[in-house]
Amino acid sequence: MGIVSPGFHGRRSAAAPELPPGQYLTEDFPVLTAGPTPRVPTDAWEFTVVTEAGQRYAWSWADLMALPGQTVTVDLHCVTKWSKLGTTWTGVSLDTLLENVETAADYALVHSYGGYTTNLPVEDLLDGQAWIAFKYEGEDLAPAHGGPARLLVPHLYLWKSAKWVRGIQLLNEDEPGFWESAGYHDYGDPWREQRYQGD
Ligand SMILES: Nc1nc2c(c(=O)[nH]1)N[C@H]1C(S)=C(S)[C@@H](COP(=O)(O)O)O[C@H]1N2
Ligand SMILES: [Mo]
Repeated sequence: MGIVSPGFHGRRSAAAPELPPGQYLTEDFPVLTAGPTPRVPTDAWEFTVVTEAGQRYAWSWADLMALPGQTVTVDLHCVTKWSKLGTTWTGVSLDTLLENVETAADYALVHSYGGYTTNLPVEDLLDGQAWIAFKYEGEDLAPAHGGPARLLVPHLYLWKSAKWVRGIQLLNEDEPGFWESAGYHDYGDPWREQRYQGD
């Protein structure tokens, strides 16, 4: 048996306890988009949830604004290795949106205006872990960063936080999204450095 001191291989390094392995700190807020930036006016915006049974739930912008919002401060970790700490967002929790949705599905495929998709387990959307966010640092979310609204799921790599979010498809079987189909990790936990398939 090798000599391994407990704690040495811990999740957080002593040098940068707030940074997942392989990440560096950035102060600015890079824009990472595959393709053009969709412009979605709020009066045309709709967010839908479709269950594994085909049942459809829809929220207009006014519906979203009428729900109780939350303001949270979270760290962002991009798979291209930048991390930005202490970002503040306002949005509606997925706990609130999925509260009255009848489903037993385990998987979610998130769809964006413009065609981007990303997948994650339904349980990662619940328990105060994910929001439909529409304000960043107190201001309306800029189109480049996903405005009018994006998914925010900060405990996973940022590619899971779909910008210009349009809806969530609930599925019994996992289905890979855009980057997951291109070799990125199905789950994408930054603390376990799950960047690519097989990590
Ligand atoms: N619709 C959509 N959402 C997306 C992307 C995209 O290309 N399209 N890129 C993802 C990736 S790889 C990252 S790192 C973050 C970047 O968010 P930002 O541009 O606000 O920094 O958005 C994610 N969400
Ligand atoms: Mo990314």
